[in-house]
Amino acid sequence: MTGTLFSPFDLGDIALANRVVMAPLTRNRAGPGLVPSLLAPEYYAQRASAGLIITEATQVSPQAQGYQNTPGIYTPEQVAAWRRVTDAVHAKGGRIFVQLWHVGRVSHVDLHDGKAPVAPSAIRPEAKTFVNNAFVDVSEPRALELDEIPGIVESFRSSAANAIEAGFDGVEVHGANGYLLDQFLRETANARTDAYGGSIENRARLLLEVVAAVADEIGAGRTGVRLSPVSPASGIVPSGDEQPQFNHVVEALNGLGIAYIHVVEGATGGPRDAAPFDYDALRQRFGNTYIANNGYNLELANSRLGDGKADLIAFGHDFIANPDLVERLKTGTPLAQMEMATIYGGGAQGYTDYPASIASMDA
Ligand code: 8OZ
Repeated sequence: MTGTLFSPFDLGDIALANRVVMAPLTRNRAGPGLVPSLLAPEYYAQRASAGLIITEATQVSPQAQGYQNTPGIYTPEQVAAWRRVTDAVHAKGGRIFVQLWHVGRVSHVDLHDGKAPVAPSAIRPEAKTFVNNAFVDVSEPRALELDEIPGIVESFRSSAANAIEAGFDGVEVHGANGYLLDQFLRETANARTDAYGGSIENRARLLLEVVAAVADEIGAGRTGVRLSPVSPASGIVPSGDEQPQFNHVVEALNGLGIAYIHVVEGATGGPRDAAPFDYDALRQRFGNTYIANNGYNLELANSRLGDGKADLIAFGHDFIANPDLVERLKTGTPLAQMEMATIYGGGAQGYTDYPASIASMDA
């Protein structure tokens, strides 16, 4: 189904007003108990004219945390706070999925009472995290025991159930950007010799078990997955088998009948041509919705939609300073630039105080 960025789209059972997706954006403003910020309902409601909002990455358990002040969805208080967010977005006619996240080895002992972060194998990436108000090297991880794996799957399943209780329209499993599920996919991060390491099939096993559990819990039509085949984010080192690895993953995801795959094309945050990769091979292997992301502007978005290479386009950074991004793209209103200093952490400044444009108020 081709169309323009501003034509409606049916994402499974969920009707979207347009093809613009707000990509997940980490903002580090969660309060005590890792409850989403009191300002989060306003922040997301300001951006509800997106066809679909995907929330900031959200922990499925305490062990899943890797940065300070990122929210969770595993306590009743967190679920209640997310309910205020989904109510605010729905009141504006928007749709919203929560992105479920386990950071794996991208974490620090100070977030875990001195205990090591968990990973497929005890391989520390060249990566930084943000704790105690500073960027620091991630801690040395420990390999997950085989008998701990069902607990990881269960934390995604129970968080998906919580997401529905909180009023979300669906769930996106974070399989991208060098976090736990992506770590399992990579030979350079996963040296396991059990059923979760070694072959392409074994390295994909945890991601597929997690997605199957989430889909079983809330319905495949409400389940999506984010992937970043060639992104070096969070210290991912290429192994050269990305194409067959991700072709296999997407074929298996297609077999699960989930609503969408959301693909970070190139390196997260750019450049788009980080490494040669055939994204169309993924598109061809997946029968449902393909969301394309990374470095898109109006022209590139409409050209990819027009060519049938994508169904929806996700915009990340542009949504930070442009709550009315859809209207600005539609009216050709110049985009505001985000302030770097207020992306991560803090309060309303750089969060809820970016104004909508005059043009969009008239629209
Ligand atoms: C920026 C800072 C911290 C985390 C991702 C969840 O890249 C993130 C993230 C981005 O997916």
